[in-house]
Amino acid sequence: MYKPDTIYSSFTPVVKSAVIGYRISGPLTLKILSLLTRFKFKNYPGKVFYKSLYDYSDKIIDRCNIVYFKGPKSFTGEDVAEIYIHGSPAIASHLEKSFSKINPIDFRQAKNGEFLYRAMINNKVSLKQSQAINNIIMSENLQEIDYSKKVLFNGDEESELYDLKESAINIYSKIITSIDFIEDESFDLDSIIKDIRLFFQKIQKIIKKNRTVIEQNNILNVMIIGDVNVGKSTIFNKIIGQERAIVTNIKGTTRDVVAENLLLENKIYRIYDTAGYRKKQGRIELLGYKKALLLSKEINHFLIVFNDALSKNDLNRIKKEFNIKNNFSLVLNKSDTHKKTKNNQYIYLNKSINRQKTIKLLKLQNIHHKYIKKSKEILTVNKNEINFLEKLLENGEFILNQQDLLIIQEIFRNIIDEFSENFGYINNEDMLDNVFSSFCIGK
Ligand SMILES: Nc1nc2c(ncn2[C@@H]2O[C@H](COP(=O)(O)OP(=O)(O)OP(=O)(O)O)[C@@H](O)[C@H]2O)c(=O)[nH]1
Ligand SMILES: [Mg+2]
Repeated sequence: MYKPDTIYSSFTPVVKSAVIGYRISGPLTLKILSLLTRFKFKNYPGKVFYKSLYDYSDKIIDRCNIVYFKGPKSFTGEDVAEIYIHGSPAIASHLEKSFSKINPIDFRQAKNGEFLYRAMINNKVSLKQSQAINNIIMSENLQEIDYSKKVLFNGDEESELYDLKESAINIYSKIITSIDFIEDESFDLDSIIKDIRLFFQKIQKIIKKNRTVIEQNNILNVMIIGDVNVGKSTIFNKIIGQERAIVTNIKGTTRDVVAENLLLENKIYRIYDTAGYRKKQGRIELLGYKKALLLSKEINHFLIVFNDALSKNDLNRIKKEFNIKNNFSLVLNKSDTHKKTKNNQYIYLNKSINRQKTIKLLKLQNIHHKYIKKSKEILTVNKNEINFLEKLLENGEFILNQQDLLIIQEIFRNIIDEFSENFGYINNEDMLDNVFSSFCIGK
């Protein structure tokens, strides 16, 4: 199943940026480094060198930092190199072309999650810890991230699945030892059934407790609404820090709801830009507007944007349409184009105010604090593991109604197998492929 060939992959997105990283892992690492740099890294593990990279025709690909890690003291446990080229997709493509000329049989592009897979095969991390790394990257739920960090840094025992697996093994051993005495008068099926009942009750408790923590959604939903052309998309782009929504001086530019997540000082926001309101809306514009209205149920806070003072009638119409109570801020935008009306209830913005100041003026941090109470509960299993436990629970009813110890034994054997498959004692290639294929490329 596991052939120690040498693999490579970018570990950053290959887009115009400050730096693009490539990782190599496997027995040919040193040879490849020497081909590319004409330098012997062998005696310098863990040291960063600024070197030229040459292609197959001696042309310089780039001059950049390179570091070599000697296995087993590396991420994968094998010889590993990391190359940090300038953030140019053209240079990245030049480098990859040189890689492909080396020896496509022994040196190939890595599959998703293959570095981590090798780390697991070489006992650098457990399966659970590999999954934890993936969860840390993928999850947006801070509690889930905290849980994954604990498993990653402190080990599998941090998960309550670990205790459950131990209980399952204990029960199974008890069944096995009892089977020989099944004919005896002293044989006590009730005691085994009692253990099994406690086991499933514990699963139920874990599911309930963790579900509650996960459902305490810690994302603050903020929707930007207001008339057409008042600068909603300009504010949206400013807050999220990228030119995501199209901005023009044409009324009705935004026709759909556009949403982006934003992480600010360890708090997660989902910011929504919407189609503007005007009396005569185009068909698509109206559809977009209606979509925003439909979504409004999920919104914690609204930023109502306008350019001139907002009339009471208009405010009431907006509040009614979006079903807004006190969860809104009044944002007077384009404050550069007219004399400042002095209304303490307004937040005055204009497009030349920088991002940090805009976020501060909008008081996003306070708003987060107002709606999202940080849960003191911590997760002891994550969302996937809850799903796994729910499936196990389906066996519960059936097994508790069984009188035949052999059937009970068989079911428990399956339960232990399920734990193993989900918990890291697997040697089934398809299963592993399945787990790791969902991981990031280069990871
Ligand atoms: N002077 C001035 N112009 C601004 C300001 N903010 C936005 N604009 C301009 O106003 C126009 C409309 O901006 P958008 O951000 O597209 O407005 P919108 O509310 O999203 O518009 P719709 O999507 O059509 O509803 C653009 O030409 C912006 O450059 C500002 O603070 N001052
Ligand atoms: Mg817009």
